[in-house]
Formats: sequence, structure tokens, C-alpha cells
Amino acid sequence: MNGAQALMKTLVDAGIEVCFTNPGTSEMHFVAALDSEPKMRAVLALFEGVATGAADGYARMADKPAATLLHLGCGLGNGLANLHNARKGKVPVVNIVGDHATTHTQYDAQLQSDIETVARNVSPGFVRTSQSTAALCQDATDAITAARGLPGQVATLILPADVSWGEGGVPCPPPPATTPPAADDATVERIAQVVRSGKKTALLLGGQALREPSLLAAARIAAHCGAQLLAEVFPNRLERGAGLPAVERIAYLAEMAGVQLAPIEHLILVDAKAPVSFFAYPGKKSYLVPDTCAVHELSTPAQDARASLDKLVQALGAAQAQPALQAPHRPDRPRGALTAPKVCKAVGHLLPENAILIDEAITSGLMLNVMTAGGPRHDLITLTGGAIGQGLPGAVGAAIACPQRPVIALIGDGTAMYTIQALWTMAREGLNVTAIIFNNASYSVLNVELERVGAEEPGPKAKSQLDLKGPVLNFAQLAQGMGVHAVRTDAAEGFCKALEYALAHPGPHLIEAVVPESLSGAKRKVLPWLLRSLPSLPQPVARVLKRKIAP
Ligand SMILES: Cc1ncc(C[n+]2csc(CCOP(=O)(O)OP(=O)(O)O)c2C)c(N)n1
Ligand SMILES: [Mg+2]
Repeated sequence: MNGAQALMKTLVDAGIEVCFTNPGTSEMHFVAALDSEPKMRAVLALFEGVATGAADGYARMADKPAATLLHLGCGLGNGLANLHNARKGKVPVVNIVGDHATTHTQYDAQLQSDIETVARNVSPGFVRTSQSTAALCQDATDAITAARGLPGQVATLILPADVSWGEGGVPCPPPPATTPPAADDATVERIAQVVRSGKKTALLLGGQALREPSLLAAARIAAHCGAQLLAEVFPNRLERGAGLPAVERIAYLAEMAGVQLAPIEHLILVDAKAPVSFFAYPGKKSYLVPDTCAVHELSTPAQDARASLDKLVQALGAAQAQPALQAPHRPDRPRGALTAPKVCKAVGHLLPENAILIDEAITSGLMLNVMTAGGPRHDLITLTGGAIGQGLPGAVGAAIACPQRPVIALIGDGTAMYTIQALWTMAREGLNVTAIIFNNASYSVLNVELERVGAEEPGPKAKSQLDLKGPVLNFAQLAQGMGVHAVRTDAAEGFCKALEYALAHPGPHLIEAVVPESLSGAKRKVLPWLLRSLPSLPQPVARVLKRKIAP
């Protein structure tokens, strides 16, 4: 066996059965080795950001990593934004980056660059350049172990061409599964006392704690002791819908998160960070936990959140408590001229069983949460690291991980253009994805931010940086050009029909929803003022306003 063939066997034996690729010359032996291993599925992406975002989406749904195959430092650099999203979401990825042969680097050829430095940003826990064919499979095993431990991480293995083509590769057996520890008894007891104190307490759930077993345990604690359930603002995967406990996500806008957190005296973190503002704003706080609130950590990202919550349930004697479960409810079918809230309503109206919902709709998705809350159970995937362009690639990965489940990806128009090539991979692989693109011809959220940061009165040059009106994008045509069935509509009836058709026929499909900006005109002007006034309003009024803006 050469190195690449042994590596391929090591990967599949460890359960890594999908590789999202965008190869070049230095990866040719790896590419050739794909045919030596029938268990490895190779999925070509036409941009590295699609490959890395697909690996992220795959791992979120498969609960195990995929591999990527990227071409030297430049290919890795192109894939960085979605590896960043994976890192922030604690999602495992085994990133394989081809490099020049070890004998070639001394010549500083055209594609030579410092790959390790690029990789370190997204792979702080594991970057290794394999030095020999003999060492390669152990290096791969170490990368897999690093990626899939808790917390999950992006592990980058750099594969020089001669290590790949060298003879004498010996596959390694799969690394043993590790069992992460639960919170220790003393921590559980201390937190049980906090929960019993009668003070206003909330559990802030993140990461692994947003799956059904953890949600049920947390909901038992809530039912038994009156604690509130909160979820981190951008979960990597949240199981929700009728029959599951409902959790309120922390709001994206810091002022609204402030309203949610104001009454809480004890905040208990379960695989989550204490909330901070997405950005800093002049004169506003970055750390969103009120001074009067104590923060406790039940379970760190390196610990088993579910086992920790189960221990807390036992300590509180809450095992028999009946968790509050979301009642089924669907919104009506929308009618008339299409708007973003009507698209969200239609999705809620038609949401199929067991769907995977991807929300990268930015301002157009403000109503998605409430419109789908009582729908059939589904998984929600969100933009964990704020680097847009994750949703379409994420849909590719999710659909490959779960071929029996419909994937619906709601994406902003600006956002869609970052990784639009994902559509081609969807068509080529015949993936059951319905991509809904909100064409509001704007980087709308940045227009809101422009008002919020209190910058000088913006002039035409500033405004034109945030506007996508000319030339007008036509996503239906873009999709058709990549082999994806697509329609374009500006009517609610047309949208519902298109969605019904898409859900009834195996995908991929793209529905371009031509909509006005959700926050424009007077709404946009009033929003910053409203947000500023929230902290000084009586709490019940502030809560009503928060629910109106982003329910
Ligand atoms: C990689 C990356 N580049 C740029 C940004 C800044 N950014 C945030 S939102 C946004 C525009 C989103 O526009 P669109 O998808 O059309 O959504 P809308 O605001 O119109 O709802 C941009 C450019 C980012 N978050 N990530
Ligand atoms: Mg837009």
C-alpha cells in the first residue's frame, strides 16, 4: 500500500466514510486511492468553502466527522470561514490538506505557503504535518481522536505528496471511543442548592445539551424547581417542535438579550458560554450577564452534558417531574404579496415530519422561530460562528448524513452568493434539499447595523456597499445553470405551491422568494431608538416589545 491507500483504510475503519473534496496536483495520490476503498464516499465541491461547510453540516447530523480534502494553503484559506463556523460550533472535522513533497518545499514553488499558520486559526488543538509514510496512519488516528473528542474540533492533517505516494503505508486500527466524564458530585450538589434556593434561576443550554435527552432532563428540572430554560443564540443543532420541550434562544440583538437576562439571579451553564454581545457598540456593554446575576457551570464543553443533567435531575429528586412539552400548532397558509414573514409562515404551515431546517436567512428569518415552534419535530441548524455562507454547504452535508430526511435551507440573498456553488453539488449528488433564497436585493442587516452603530449620516457610497439592486440577481437562473430545479415567485400562493411541489418530489429544488426587506423605512429608523430605550422600560413592557420584534 502507498500512504494514501493506507490513510484511506484508516479513515473508513474509524468510521469516516465521507470526504468532501476540492483537489489539486499534490492530492492526486489521495484521489487515486479513493477507488481502493469502496466504503469512502467522495463528494466534489467546486469551492473549498462548500467542502468545509458540508463537512460541518454532515458532522452536526451524523454525530461523527467527515474528512475534507483541500489543496495546500490557498485551498485551506478558501475553506476557512466554514471551518471557523465548525470550530465555534464545537463540530468535529478531519481536515486533510495536501502539501508539496517534502523534497520540494526548499524551492518555494508557486503554491508553497505556510499551511500550518493558516490551519492554526481554526485548528488550535491539532495541526500536524505528517513527516513520513510510516507515521501517516498514526498521525491520522491522532487527528481523528482530536476531532471527535469533547469538545469536537477541527483537526488538520497536512499531507505532503511524497508521504502520500510513498510505499509501505500500514493502516492503523480505529482509535478507541472515549467516554467523557459527567460533572463531579460536588459541582452537581452545589448547583442543586442554587436551583433549590428559590431565586430566579435559568439553565443556559448549548452544544450537546440541545438534543432530546438533555432537553427532557432540563425540562424536568424546570418543571420541578421553576427554573427557566434558555438556549445559546446560535446552536449547532437544536431538536425542537411539537412533543419536545421548548427552549427560548438568547436573542441576537444584545439589547433584547438584556431583556431576557435582566430578571435572572443565577445562570447555570450547560455546555454553553455566558452570553456576550455579537459586536461591541459605542457605550454599550459587551458582557450581557447582569451584575446581579451569578454564573455557575454545571457541565463544560469537555464533559458529558446529558449525564451531568441526569445527575442534577437525581440530586433534585426531579426524575418523576412531568416536563412541559410544546403543543402542536401550525400557522395558516399565507396569502397575497410575498414577504419574508409569509415565507416563514408557509414553511411552518407545510413543514414535513423530521425535517432538517437550516436558518441562514438573516433578517428574513426573524419569524421562523415562532412559525415553526409547534410544527412536527425537526432539527434546527444555525450559523454558529457568524461567518456567512454556511447554510447551502451545510445543507449538502446534512442531506448526505441523513438521506431519508428532507432538508430545508432558508438563506439570505447576500449570504447565498458566498457559497452558491453548493447548488451544483446538490444536483450532482441528487440531494433532497429545498433551498429557499430570500431575494431582498440587500445586505439588509448591515443597513440596520449602520443605523445602530451611530455612524455619520451615510452617503451614497456607503449605502451602495450594502445594496444588491444592480444588477439584480436571479437565483432561479443561477440554480438552473447548476442543474437545480428552480422557481422564482413574489406571491404567497406561488410560494406555497412551489414548496409543496418541492417537498413532494425528491430534490434538489430552489425557490427564490422575491421579498421586500423585513426591516426597512420607518421600521429601520425606529429600531435603534427602540433598542436603546429597552433597558429603561418596565420589564413587562420590554418583554412584549422584544416578542414583537423577534418572537
Ligand atoms: C464571511 C463573512 N463576511 C461578511 C460578513 C458580514 N455580513 C454579515 S450579514 C451580511 C449580509 C447578509 O445579507 P443577506 O444574506 O442578504 O441577508 P439580509 O441582511 O438581507 O437579511 C454580511 C455581508 C459575515 N458575517 N461573514
Ligand atoms: Mg439580503
